[in-house]
Parts: sequence; C-alpha cells; structure tokens
Amino acid sequence: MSNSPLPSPLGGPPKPTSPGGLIIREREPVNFESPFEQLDSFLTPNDLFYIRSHFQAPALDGNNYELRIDGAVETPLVLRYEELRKLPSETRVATLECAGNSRIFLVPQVEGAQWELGAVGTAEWTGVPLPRLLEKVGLSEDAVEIVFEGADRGKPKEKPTPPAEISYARSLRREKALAPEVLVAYQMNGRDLPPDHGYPVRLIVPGHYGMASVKWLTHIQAVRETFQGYWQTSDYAFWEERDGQPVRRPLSEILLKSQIAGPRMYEVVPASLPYTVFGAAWCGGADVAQVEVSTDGGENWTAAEFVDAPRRFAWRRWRMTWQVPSQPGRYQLMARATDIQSQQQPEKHDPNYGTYVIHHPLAIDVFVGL
Ligand SMILES: Nc1nc2c(c(=O)[nH]1)N[C@H]1C(S)=C(S)[C@@H](COP(=O)(O)O)O[C@H]1N2
Ligand SMILES: [Mo]
Repeated sequence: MSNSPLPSPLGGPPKPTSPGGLIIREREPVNFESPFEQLDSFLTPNDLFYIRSHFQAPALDGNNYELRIDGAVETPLVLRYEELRKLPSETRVATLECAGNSRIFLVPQVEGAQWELGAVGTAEWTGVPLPRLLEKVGLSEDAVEIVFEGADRGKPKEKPTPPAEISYARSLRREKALAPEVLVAYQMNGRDLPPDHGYPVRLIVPGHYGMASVKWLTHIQAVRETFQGYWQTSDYAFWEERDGQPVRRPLSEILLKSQIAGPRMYEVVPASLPYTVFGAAWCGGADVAQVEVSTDGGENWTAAEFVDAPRRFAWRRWRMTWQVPSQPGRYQLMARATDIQSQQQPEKHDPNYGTYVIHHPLAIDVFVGL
C-alpha cells in the first residue's frame, strides 16, 4: 500500500482526519494555509500542513518516475522511484516556513499571497540523505552549487517575469548540499508524500525557508557557477549590503521568529481569570533559548515556558499563563524569541527583505471583557 502509485489526497491509506482543514489564500495554484491556532501537536498532521505552490501540481506517477543526477559529476545517474526507496533511508524532523509567512501583517499592505500565521508547519520527513547520492555520482571538486528542479512549469507572477514558461528550480551552496540533514524525501509523517506536497519525491532542506525544499523533484544538477535562476534572483531574493552596495542574494536560512497561536486577533478574553497564551518559536540556525510574552504592547516582558525540548531545525511550542486584568479594554500581545547566541528578533521588518522574512514580533490585539 505504501508503494501505491496513486495516493489519496492526504497520502497513503485513509486515516482519521483532523478537524479544521486549511484556509484558502489562492485557489489555483493551490495556496492554502494551516489554521495556526490548532497548534496542539509537535508534528503538524499532513492534512493541516500548509501548501505553497507556484504552478499546478504535476500529475506524477511513481511507476514512471525518474530522478536524474548530472552536471559537474563523474558518473551521472538516473534513479527510479523503487530504486530510491530501496536505498538506506533516514527520518528527520524539520519545520518548513514559507518566506512570505505573516505577510498580511505588513503595513501598508503589499502584493503577494496574504499569509497570516499558518504558512509554517513541522513534519517528520523520510528519504535518502542528499550527500549519499552526491557521493554515488562523484561530485566534481569545482562544483560550487547544486540545482534542484521540479516537474512543475508555468509563468511566474512576481516581476520581472521571464518571457516563457519556466520550471521551479532552486540551488544550494555546495556546503549545505553536503550537510547530513538535507534529504531527498518520499515520506511525510510516515506516509507517502501527498500530491500537493511533492509526490513522489521532494527535497527537504532543514533550516532554510520553504522555497529551498523543491517539490516534484526530477533533476539534480551540479554546476560550476552560481545559479542565477528566476527563483534565486527575481523572486525569493533580498538586498544584501556588500562593500557599500546593495547586491541581490537568494534567501536561505530561516530567521528567528515566535508566533502567538492563541489568543487570536480581536479575541475576547474574560477579565480577572488566568488565560494560557500559547504559540511556537523557531529558527534555521542556533536553537531557540527563550520566549517572552508582552501583554502591554511591548513595555514589559514575561518568560514563557517551553512545551518542547530544543531540537535542531524544529520549532519549540511554548505557553505562558496570563493573569488577565480586571480592567476591560484593548490589550496588545506580542511574543519575542532569543536564541542560544543571545540574538533576539528585530523590532521591525527589514525593508531589504521586501515582502519576505517577516520575523519581527507580530502584535495580536485582544479585548478583555467582563
Ligand atoms: N516544485 C516546486 N517546489 C516548491 C514550490 C513550488 O512552487 N514548486 N514552492 C516552494 C515554496 S515557496 C514552499 S514555502 C514550499 C512549501 O512546501 P509545502 O507546499 O509542502 O508546504 O515548497 C517549495 N517547493
Ligand atoms: Mo514559500
């Protein structure tokens, strides 16, 4: 059953589904976000995991699937689905966050998918570590990057746009491609990948924003020069200051962030009672060491308690008991994370990131009612 070439929309055999479903941000291509307030498990169930697709999902069949590995390598390789699944596999937990998550919080409003808090999720991914495959083909010493291409194609939306249809392709620096955490994955939370999440095979790049984890992966190509594709320069890129000049660089590591799952915006909370504020915090680099919560718009901060132990590349859920005041009115809640290197979330969004990397503390306004 797990080798079934035509999986159900959720992947694998039927199972009890979670209540809630997903929130539509764009109907076609499918861009659905997770109901972040339903953060009640460390792993996000497959049917509650956000979907971010630039083009229509290609209808791939495991029986005809092939993964080509070529370019700056000694022996190019073509792997069929069954061959890939027979190789020694590993299972890794990784939090994926879309670089555009929380875009709806930017003022004034900007273009792009209006993600709220739910373009993020955590799953257990199973597949073959990428370094093992690169070892098999013999990566050339002068290969500087590896390009990963998906089977989906179309005309992208973000300007400047290329004149013809393109595929979805992203590259990784040689060092990251050789890191043990990067997986060529075929399972998500113990089930074959659902079609919208990249069936039959996708890349999983723990620590990097979601755009690096190329779905419907059919081609891996080692290259001798920095890849300058559309999804590397035009979209999913930012301005980095280099010797006094802004230069265009691809987004990569997830930056430190904490989000409040409950209460929700404009929720009415009862006066004079304890209320459990809860959420999650994550980052792609150093572990999250502390989360603090403010209930007065950032004046005073109280440490939250962690629900999950630190785990590299995965979020940590947290909670904090708010002794709700007796005074009715409007209160502003914020959460702010600190990592083990004492780095804190910035107070404001950095315009060099454009409409991406929205990782400053996001204010949630609530009303205390009698
Ligand atoms: N082939 C392909 N891979 C892709 C994308 C895509 O549009 N096409 N979207 C990327 C982006 S922007 C994100 S955030 C993640 C989302 O993965 P998910 O849909 O499984 O949550 O997939 C990435 N991989
Ligand atoms: Mo994304």
